[in-house]
Amino acid sequence: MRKHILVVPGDGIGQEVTQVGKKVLERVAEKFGHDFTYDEALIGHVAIEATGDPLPEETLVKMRSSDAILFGAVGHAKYDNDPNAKVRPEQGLLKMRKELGLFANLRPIKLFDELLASSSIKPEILKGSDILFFRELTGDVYFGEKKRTEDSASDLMIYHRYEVERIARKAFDAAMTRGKKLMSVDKANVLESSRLWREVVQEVSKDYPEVTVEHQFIDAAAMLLIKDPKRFDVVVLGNLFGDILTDEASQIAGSMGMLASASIGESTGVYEPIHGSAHDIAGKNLANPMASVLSAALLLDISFGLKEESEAVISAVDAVLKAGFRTGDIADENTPKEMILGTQEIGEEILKRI
Ligand code: GGG
Repeated sequence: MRKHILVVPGDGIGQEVTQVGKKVLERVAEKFGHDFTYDEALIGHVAIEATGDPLPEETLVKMRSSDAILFGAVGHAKYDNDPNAKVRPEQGLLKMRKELGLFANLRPIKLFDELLASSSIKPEILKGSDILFFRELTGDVYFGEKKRTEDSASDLMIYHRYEVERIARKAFDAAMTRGKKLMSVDKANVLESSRLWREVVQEVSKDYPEVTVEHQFIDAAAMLLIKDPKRFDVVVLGNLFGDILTDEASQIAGSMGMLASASIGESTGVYEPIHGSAHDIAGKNLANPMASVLSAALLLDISFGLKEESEAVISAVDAVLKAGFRTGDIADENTPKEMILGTQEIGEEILKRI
């Protein structure tokens, strides 16, 4: 298969982990006889430094003409301490999602058995958890009108019927291929936008009579996720609630460093770890690259339909964990020091097993 992949590492640890993800794609191409070509582009803080723009036009052009995008992370601590900065790395990420029509962000919570014992949640509660989040990605407070006066600030939380309907359909389609269970998360007891959300999900559910639908408020869902993760199968929720709840869910998988995501919609799919740029550990060979590697696996499966290749990547991660290798974020007090590896080294262990 001939495919062109755009690699967009972005900021901080995005640079290191994405290089490992790319090596995995190269290894897959070599082993399975595919012809993958690559280009690279700037986004986020590195793009601001180089061009003044967090999403330069050149990057967008390259994104539109590629078959899939392997993405890293955006962000820089310098902007966190400067709330009045007019140009911010995250603007690049949001603009990319809007420009490419990436309205559905799939976040599978894949729990590797080897990490069960080191979780802060009891293994008997965790074992068997398997969740697929559908986070809506181009609406909500992230894109609603923003206003600022000296003494007040507002971000409009807005959803349109079509936006809820299209993400709901994607989630119901996925539910049909899994446990035929769907949880929709909102705050319909308080928010008007959530009342529309719930109404539309109910309407869409009529086309999927085999799927059992459960509605939960975001606060209750946050509690249930830790108390009873097996209750969750396919979950559909808005942009803000999805951002927060999936970070919480990363603790089921052991670490943010383990969670991959796929952003899909109207054009080229974007595959990226759910974690950010983690500037505190950037450039130190400390980051866990598994989220990027598992994002590459999602890319192979979803954008290219290469299921066997995707499985080979996931199995390699599993084998590395079974062999006892860890990065710092997934190590515990029982992990021998020599088994805690850096970004590059654990990447090499994964490559050896593909
Ligand atoms: N790889 C994910 C990433 O870069 N996250 C940083 C960020 O700004 N996230 C906000 C969001 O995902 O909406």
